[in-house]
Amino acid sequence: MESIGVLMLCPMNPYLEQELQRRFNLFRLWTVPQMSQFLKDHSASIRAVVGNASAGADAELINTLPGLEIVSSFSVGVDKIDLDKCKEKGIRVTNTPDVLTEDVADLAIGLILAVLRRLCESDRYVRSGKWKKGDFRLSTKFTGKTVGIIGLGRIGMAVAKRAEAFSCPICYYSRREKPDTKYTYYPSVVELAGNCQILVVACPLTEETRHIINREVIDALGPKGVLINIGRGPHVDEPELVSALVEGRLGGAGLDVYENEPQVPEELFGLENVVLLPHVGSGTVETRMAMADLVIGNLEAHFLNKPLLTPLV
Ligand code: 8YV
Repeated sequence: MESIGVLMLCPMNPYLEQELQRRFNLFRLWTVPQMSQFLKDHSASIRAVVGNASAGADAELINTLPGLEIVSSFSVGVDKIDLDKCKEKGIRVTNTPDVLTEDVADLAIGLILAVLRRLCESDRYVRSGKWKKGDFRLSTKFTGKTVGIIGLGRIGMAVAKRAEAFSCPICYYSRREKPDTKYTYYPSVVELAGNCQILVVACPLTEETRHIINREVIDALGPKGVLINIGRGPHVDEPELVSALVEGRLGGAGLDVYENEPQVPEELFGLENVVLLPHVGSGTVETRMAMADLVIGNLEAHFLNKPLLTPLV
């Protein structure tokens, strides 16, 4: 397979890069000095693209690669890939489901605890020496709070399972009610937000779910409510979230994702009821390696004419 051209769109993981390099003719897009010359020289030989949550294959890239057969994404989310275009052109698409579910769900619970129990703030309190002058203020209990989940897919279910262990009643919103769960279903996000204390965004980003967290939803969640986003930044109308937090109309937020990563609204930096993470939901050594193995396994299966491991298109 050494002659097969594989285009990696951005640096993602050293192990993945090394294994792709060993097996294929790997091109690293971020090292290309002149794009037009690169495409002139190599576009015909590139048969696979490897992208991730921040860089996918859009229509423009797909159109410049006439030999493209497969897009293998180092992510479960495929919102950066033009899936319709891939379908139209017969280009296969794979992602990395399942292997990252547990880590992302663990992080959602971590964010909930960090916001409610003010973990980051109390860590700063100790480090700054303030403890010597008096005890840290009281925080908010997690056990027993109602958790609302937007999107009861693999990750949403894993969050629900964990929250159940904290004796939390679980409710959810999804396009359709799931017949095989005992959790309470709300047919609208506003209703869900009005009936829970912690709202977790765990659905894929699509045209329907863009800005699914808007002012109305934030107001329904209210000054005691907490928003947790482990989905995608554009699920949230960010200026609305920022103003609600600044004005105290929302109780708190735990965010792993943002509308324009790595840009994070600076107004959030001074707020103690907000915990900000740099998009690390799947960011453990173990999971990133499993994701890399899936990317490689899908490419090998494709080029050996075997069934793909995790096909989407
Ligand atoms: C990654 C993700 O952060 O799987 C997803 O959809 O957002 C993440 O796992 C990313 O793709 C790693 O580069």
